[in-house]
Amino acid sequence: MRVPASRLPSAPGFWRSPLRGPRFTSLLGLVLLVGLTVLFATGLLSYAAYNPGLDPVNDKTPDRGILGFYLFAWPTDPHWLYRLTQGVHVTLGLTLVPVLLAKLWSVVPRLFTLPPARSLAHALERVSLLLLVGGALFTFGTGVLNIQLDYVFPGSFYPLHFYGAWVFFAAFVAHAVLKVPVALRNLRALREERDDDLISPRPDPPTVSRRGALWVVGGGSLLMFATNAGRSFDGPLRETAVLSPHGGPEPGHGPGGFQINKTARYAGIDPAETSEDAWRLVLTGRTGTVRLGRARLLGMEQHSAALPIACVEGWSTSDQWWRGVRLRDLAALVGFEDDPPDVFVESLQRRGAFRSGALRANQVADPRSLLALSVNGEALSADHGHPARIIVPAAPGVLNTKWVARMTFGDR
Ligand SMILES: Nc1nc2c(c(=O)[nH]1)N[C@H]1C(S)=C(S)[C@@H](COP(=O)(O)O)O[C@H]1N2
Ligand SMILES: [Mo]
Repeated sequence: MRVPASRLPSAPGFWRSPLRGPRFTSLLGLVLLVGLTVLFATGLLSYAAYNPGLDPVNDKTPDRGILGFYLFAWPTDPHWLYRLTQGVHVTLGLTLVPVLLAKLWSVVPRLFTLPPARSLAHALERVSLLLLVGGALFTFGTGVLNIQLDYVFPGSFYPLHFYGAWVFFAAFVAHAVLKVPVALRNLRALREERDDDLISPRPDPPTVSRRGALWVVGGGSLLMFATNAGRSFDGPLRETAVLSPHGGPEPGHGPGGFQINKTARYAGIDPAETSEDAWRLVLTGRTGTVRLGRARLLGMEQHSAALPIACVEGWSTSDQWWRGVRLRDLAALVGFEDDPPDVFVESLQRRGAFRSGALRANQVADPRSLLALSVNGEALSADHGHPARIIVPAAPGVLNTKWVARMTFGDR
């Protein structure tokens, strides 16, 4: 059976929407130029904040090589830093989804252009477009899955999203260098070129104007923003984040009434292990090992710090009032009086992601970094990490290990 040439997607007449055209594509492209640049920058910051330099503990990404060039000791000031950078990363990513889809739709006829390559240069350009589109779908896909589906790939998410983002961004930079001048020209021109390959030679009658289509895309973005941004806040604003599941049960009210990521039950914490009699914190350092019960910890000098929990998934809480022992005082107990080193923290948890994490020396040294025993004036609840949890200013939530069992200071 022969298919008429115009019924194949490679035929110019196959694509009938009168909305497609260079201006529509250029406008979406320039929005993405700005948005994706911020998205990439905040993504790199998120990776730096995770202390991947302390591998192989926090991050097992193989062969990072020069792609780790920007890794620096994540600061502890301002204490809301990660709340801001990660809130922007996740909310902006979701807000850009409609723009990205519209942009891909606007150029889809070009995907089917024949012949596949007119020259070597054209062939290279098309391969780079595959990396661009594939990289975009992959990076957005892994990101959305990670925040919506409760870590379908714990652990392996980091290398996937990390390498995907680098491939995507490299192709994106090449694409931007080639296309930004064209896009600016398209938008400045008084009238659209009639012979552009994006303009259908046999357009259907319009059902919506170009302007209307842009409103649909912009409205979609606004909707994504409005239904997600609220999870960076507490109270009624949090309720507006209807498109964002955040893992654990609803926070409720009272001192422990803020978001819980993994419950004690989910993490498999046995209440028998956390009782006053059973639980001992095991500290190891220069001078050997020390074991402390909760009463001994409460007998040490207690300090307070008002700090948020800010999850890599993009949600965060406002400042909570934590109270407990300074990490640097614990370092001093095992031989690091004046020079707190890195610390490796392990929880009682035996399986699952995030049961351990490493903190850098600058984080241990900060006077607001605590092994918290209470929050908002009450002993920690089981779900917030009883008997003791880590809380560090500006650090991603994942480094705020709950149900702490062991802390190893210095070389391991
Ligand atoms: N042992 C352990 N600690 C953990 C986790 C975990 O799964 N196990 N989750 C981490 C993550 S990802 C976050 S965002 C915070 C959440 O703390 P919260 O449940 O008190 O809000 O705890 C961190 N500490
Ligand atoms: Mo998290």
